[in-house]
Amino acid sequence: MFAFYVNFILFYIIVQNCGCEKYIVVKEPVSWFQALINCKNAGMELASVNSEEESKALDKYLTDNGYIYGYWLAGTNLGDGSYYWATTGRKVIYTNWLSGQPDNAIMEYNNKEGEHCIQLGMPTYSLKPNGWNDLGCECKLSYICQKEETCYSDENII
Ligand SMILES: [Ca+2]
Repeated sequence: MFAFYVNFILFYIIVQNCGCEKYIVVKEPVSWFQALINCKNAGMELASVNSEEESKALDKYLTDNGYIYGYWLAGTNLGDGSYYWATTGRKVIYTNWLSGQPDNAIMEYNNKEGEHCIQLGMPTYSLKPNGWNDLGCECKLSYICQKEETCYSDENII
């Protein structure tokens, strides 16, 4: 059993007409690549956000429980330059970028190779952090895994 299971929060969001999504927020910061692997190894997928409804429900949960330094989502433009959800292969259609993002910032921290993975929540950047930023994929962040499930009880449903 690895550390993944030690420090996480479990909750559910009912997405209209899409059943019930089970989410876990893993606080231990890891690179985007490791987050992708860890979610898969837990039988889940790194989270994608496909509608305003899903975005708002997720943001409400994270706001109520305190943002940390943001969370990895499954979006990346490391392929052909467009953003895709790496878990589903679908193009990122619904977006919730923070103002001025994505800026593909060329920084020392990312060896001047730019920013190619989607971070949800950026408290140091905005008083209203519940939007997206592009960030260097090697940065270490908490992350959110999700899995479509049947809802069995009202517990933890927001
Ligand atoms: Ca950025």
